[in-house]
Amino acid sequence: MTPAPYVSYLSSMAILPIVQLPDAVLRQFSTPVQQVDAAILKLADNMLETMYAAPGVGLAAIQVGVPKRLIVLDTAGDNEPKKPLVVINPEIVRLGPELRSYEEGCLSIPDVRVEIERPSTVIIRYVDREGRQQQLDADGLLATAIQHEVDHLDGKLIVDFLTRLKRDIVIRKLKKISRG
Ligand code: GNR
Ligand code: NI
Repeated sequence: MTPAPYVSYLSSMAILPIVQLPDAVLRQFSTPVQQVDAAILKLADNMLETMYAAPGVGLAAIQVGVPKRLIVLDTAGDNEPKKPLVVINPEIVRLGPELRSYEEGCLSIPDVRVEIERPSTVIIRYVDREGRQQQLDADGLLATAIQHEVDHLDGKLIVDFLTRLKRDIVIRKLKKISRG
């Protein structure tokens, strides 16, 4: 049974249930957002609330079961002010030449960490919450998180960077957990 989202009566924001492996929904390709309307903005706010509650530094709409090209991010440190970022229809314009290795986690794959080497900088174009086209140059954790989230939009997960043997071990373990 899918749990009902927790809705706060004070803010009208909601913490949504996060889809986890082995749910095949995570393998879906997400399609572009056609219009930045009230429903999309509400979804984005609920995704931010869900991400902060988890806590996580990024969340793709498919992780709450919605196959649209929408991601939210906040890589600000614990002692810094929040920096919520709503990114609609992201396109990677350029990946930098240098690589950085980072041990990534995913809210859809509990207790799994995968060391992944990705370009350390990325330039994206996207639509913001006002419906305006934006460009963003990212480095550090933000660059890593953006690439992780764009992978989600294409149905790609961090376990896909493992060898087949290691991936099969992880997936078998998660299937066993989901059986209870
Ligand atoms: O919270 C998250 N942390 C993280 C750490 C390293 C690289 C990527 C991430 S994203 C992840 C949240 C998540 O699963 N987003 O899809
Ligand atoms: Ni993830």
